[in-house]
Amino acid sequence: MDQLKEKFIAKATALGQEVKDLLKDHSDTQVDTVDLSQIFGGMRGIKAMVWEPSALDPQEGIRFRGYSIPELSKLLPTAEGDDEPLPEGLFWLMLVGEIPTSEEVRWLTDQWTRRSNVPAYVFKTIDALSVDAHPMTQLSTAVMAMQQTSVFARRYAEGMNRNEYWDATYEDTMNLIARLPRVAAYIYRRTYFEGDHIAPDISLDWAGNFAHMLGINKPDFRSLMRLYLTIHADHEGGNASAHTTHLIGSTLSDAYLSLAGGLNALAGPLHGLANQEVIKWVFKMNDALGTTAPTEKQIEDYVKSTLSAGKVIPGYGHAVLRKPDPRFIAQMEFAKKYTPNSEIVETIWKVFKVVPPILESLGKVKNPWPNVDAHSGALLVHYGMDQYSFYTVLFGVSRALGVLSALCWSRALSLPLERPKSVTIEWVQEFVQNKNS
Ligand code: CMX
Repeated sequence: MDQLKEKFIAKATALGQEVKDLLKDHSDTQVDTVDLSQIFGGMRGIKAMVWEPSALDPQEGIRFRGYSIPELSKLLPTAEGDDEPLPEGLFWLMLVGEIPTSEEVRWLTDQWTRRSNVPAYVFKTIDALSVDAHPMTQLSTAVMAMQQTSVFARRYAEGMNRNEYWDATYEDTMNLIARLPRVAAYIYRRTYFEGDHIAPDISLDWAGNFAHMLGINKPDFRSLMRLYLTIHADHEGGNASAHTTHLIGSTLSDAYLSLAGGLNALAGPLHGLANQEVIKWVFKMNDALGTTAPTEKQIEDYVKSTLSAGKVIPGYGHAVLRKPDPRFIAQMEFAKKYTPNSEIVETIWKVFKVVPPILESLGKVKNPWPNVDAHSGALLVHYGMDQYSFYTVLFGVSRALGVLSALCWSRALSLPLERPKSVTIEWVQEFVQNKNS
C-alpha cells in the first residue's frame, strides 16, 4: 500500500470510530432549524452534510483543514525557485489533514506523472465533438469517456467487499487527477491552436507541466498555475460543483461519473462559468467605450447599464461570503508582485473600487464584494490566454482536487445515499395554516 493511502486509511478508520461513538450518544441532537425561506431559497445555510477537506466562514473565507490561504502560502511546499504553493501539497493536506514535507510532495508529483497516461480513445472522443463545443462540454465528455477505466466500477462488478470501496475510490481519484491536465491541455490546443499539441514534460510538477502543455512557457505563468490550481480546489461541500459530486457519489457512482456531474454544475454562469463572464463583460465594455483603459466613471456608467438591462455583474456576490473573497485577494497579491502595470489588471482593480457601492445601493445584494472569478481572467489575459471560454476548465481541473478527496472520505466513512425530503407547495400552505390555526 502506498504511503498516502496508508496514512489516509489510518486517519479514516480512527475518525470513523469517533463518528460512530458520537452518533451512539447524540444522534438525536438538534443542530439547526429550517425556515420556510430556506426551503424556497436554495437551501442556503442548512447544515445537512459533512465535508472534511475545507470549511467556509462568511467573514474569513475558506480554510483548508483549518489553514487560511495566506497561511498555506507560507506552509505548503513549492517548486524549486518558486514562491507559489504546489497543488500537490494542498491535495495531501485535504486528504489526510497534514501539511506534507517537500519529499512527500515530490512523491505525489511522481505518482501523478506515472498515472497520467490518457487512453487514446479519450482523445478520439473529444475529437468527435465540434471544435465549437464549449470547452467545459469537452471536459465533462472526456471525463465520462475515461469512466470505462474506473477501478471502482470494475471491482464493484466483480463483487467488491464494501470495506474496500474507499481503496478503489482512492485509486480512481489518483488516476483521474493525474490525467486531467493532459486532457484539459488537449482541449485547449485543439480548440484554439488547430490541434497543435504539446507533449508533456515529465520533469515538471503537476501544475508546471499543465502550463507547459497549454503552450504558455513563461516561468511566471507556471507560478500562476500553481497558485490558481491551489486556491480553486475546494470551497466546502455545499457549493454546486462539490455538492453535485457528493450527491452522485452517494449512489456509488464512481469518481469519473461523480466528477463529470460536478463539472457540469461548475459550468453554470452563477458558479464557475462566471470567470469567463467577467472577462467577456470587460471586453464588451472596452469595445463599447473604444478603450482598453476605461476610467472609473466610465466603468460606473457601464455597471449601471448592465444592471438596468436585467443582468448580474459577474464576479461579484456570493451565497455564503460576506467579505472580499480571500481567493480574489490572493490573486491581487500575485498581480502586484508579478504583473505591475498590466492594463487589464488595472481595469479589474478599478471595477473592484466601483462595483461594491453600486451593488450595496441596490439594497438587496447580500454580498457586494468580489468573488474568486472577478480576478482570475485578467491574469490569464495578461499572460496571453485571452480565450475566455476555456477559463472554467482551469477551475474544473483544480476543483477535482477537493471534491475527489472528499469522495474518498465519503467512501471511507461509508456515508449513505443522499436523499433529502422535498415537499409540495400545497403541503407548505397546509402546514403553515395548521401551525397558525
Ligand atoms: N449583480 C447583480 N445582482 C446581484 C449580484 C450581482 N453580482 N449578486 C446578487 N445579486 C442579486 C440577486 O440576483 C438577487 O436578486 P433578486 O432578489 O432580484 O433575485 C439579490 O441580489 C439577492 O441575492 P443574494 O442573496 O445576494 O445572492 P445569492 O446567494 O442568491 O446568489 C450569486 C449568489 C453568486 C449567484 C450571485 O451573487 C450572483 O449572481 N453573482 C454573479 C455571478 C457570479 O459571480 N457567480 C460566481 C460565484 C462564485 C463561484 O461559484 O464561482
